[in-house]
Amino acid sequence: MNLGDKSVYQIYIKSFKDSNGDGIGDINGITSKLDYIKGLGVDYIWITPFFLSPQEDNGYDIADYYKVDPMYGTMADLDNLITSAKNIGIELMFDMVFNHCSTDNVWFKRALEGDEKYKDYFIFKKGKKENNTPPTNWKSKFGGSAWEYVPNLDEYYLHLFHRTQADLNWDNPEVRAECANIVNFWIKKGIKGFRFDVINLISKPKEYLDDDDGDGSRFYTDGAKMHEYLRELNQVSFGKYNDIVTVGEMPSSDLENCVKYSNPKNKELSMIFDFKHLRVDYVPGNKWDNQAFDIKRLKDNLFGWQLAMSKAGGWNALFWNNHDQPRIVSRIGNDSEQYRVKSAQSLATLMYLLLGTPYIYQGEEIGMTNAYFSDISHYRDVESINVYSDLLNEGYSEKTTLEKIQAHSRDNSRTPMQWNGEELSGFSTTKPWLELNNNYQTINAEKDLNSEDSIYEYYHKILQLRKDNKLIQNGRVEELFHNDTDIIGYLRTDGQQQIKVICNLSDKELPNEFFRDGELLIGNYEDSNAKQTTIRPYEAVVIKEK
Ligand code: ISL
Ligand code: CA
Repeated sequence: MNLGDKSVYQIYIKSFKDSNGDGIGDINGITSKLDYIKGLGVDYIWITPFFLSPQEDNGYDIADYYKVDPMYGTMADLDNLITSAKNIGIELMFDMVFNHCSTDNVWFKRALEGDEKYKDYFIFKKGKKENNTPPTNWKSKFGGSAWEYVPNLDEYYLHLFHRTQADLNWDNPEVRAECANIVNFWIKKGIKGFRFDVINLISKPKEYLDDDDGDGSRFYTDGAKMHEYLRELNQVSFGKYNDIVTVGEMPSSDLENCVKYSNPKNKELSMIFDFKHLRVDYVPGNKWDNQAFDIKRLKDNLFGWQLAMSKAGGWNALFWNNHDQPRIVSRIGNDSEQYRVKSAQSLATLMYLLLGTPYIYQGEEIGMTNAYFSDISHYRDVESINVYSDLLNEGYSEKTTLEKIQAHSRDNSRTPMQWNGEELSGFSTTKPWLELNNNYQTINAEKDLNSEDSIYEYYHKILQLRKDNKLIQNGRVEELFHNDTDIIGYLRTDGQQQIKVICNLSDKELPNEFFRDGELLIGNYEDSNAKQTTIRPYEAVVIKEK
């Protein structure tokens, strides 16, 4: 399947559209907006988990992989969405959270009762002999220890995330079979896409040792059996079909593994999410330690990865945003009144004409921004709330701590989708589960679609350009002007023809030393052209050179 002309729209279901007035987005809300999504020109909709869940981590804590959580609707609603999407040429991509499940899952409940079969679905270990402290000093990504003690078993269980998200034991063939059954169940329901959540954490070490200079992640990231387990899952489920797209979320992975995960010859996954290009506005290794955006680091990370992956036959998801990341236009663009639209368009041009498959996250197509909530009480994300108290305990002032949360909280991308300027922005008819961004009267889909300079329309043109251009779908990427600190430029070339992409990521008007002649394919200024003498603030120009 040609992944170069496909694109995906990611929906964070809880915040997309509420159809029944309970303040929570739902399945019928998505169905009601299919035409809006279709208008962008995407081929898939990735929907974040809507399965039965106690919502400790907004659905990434699954209690039953086969059931639709009533807060999102019914299986009939889902069947209706699947059919309605297919009728307009859109396939669905479901989110498979297989590194862990909710402690409300019947598997874990049976384990707690001491059922040996189900205890082996998880990672239970005795505490340290000397003082029954946790088996290792590993840290949970949501703060605190990665182990939770169960008194009646006198054992700890591993949870790399929240303590209600118990890690599954993938060394147990029964667990692997359970996961394959889940994928096959949804394939039978007509699902043609799967996103695998933190899938490169599933292969745990034989021995559980303390990590003397880290949080333990080096012991379980890209573990020894990763490729064996992914190839097995491929063979017994989605790999039996030639029309199912899969993507693995691979936090903190490396090039060698990501090529293996995504090179079609390996029969593992279709593509991967890597995050290195987003490590450009914080101190590496500590996302809460803000630092000024470093364009050089962006160029090194983005093109270093692009070139190496394409040379080795790997395949990337192309993305700036998702439900865990702050909004890119606030992060490295410019969310001021003057430049928000242009910088959103320039960033889209930079990312979505590269080699890979674009993933557009709800709201980025209308330039939604970070929330900048004025107090921690407005935040809902378990990670942000835990980190807020950790940072205060580390001695940071309330002001500095809030600034850190405002900059990097996952809630920045989870505020309700802004549909129009009416009360509650057309998201719901009642107070939403998470407050709206207070700029919804000026930034919303209705306003953008009716504006002269619509970001949504610009995204549509970019995706159309991909569909129309083999060079963009599969041409080689060659970076240009590497040392320039305002402009990011690259070629898409097959050795004969070439398309030049020039993006100004600054608010400066610069002399045009970047292109001369050719056919303008797209530009984000009304009068962008191939012969212009300057590059304007946040201007993007794409030229097919003679
Ligand atoms: O946002 C992050 C914290 O910096 C990421 O590291 C994120 O936690 C990581 O990429 C894993 O994310 C996925 O698994 C989590 C879930 O909370 C996220 O929403 C999901 O995208 C646990 O399931
Ligand atoms: Ca609802």
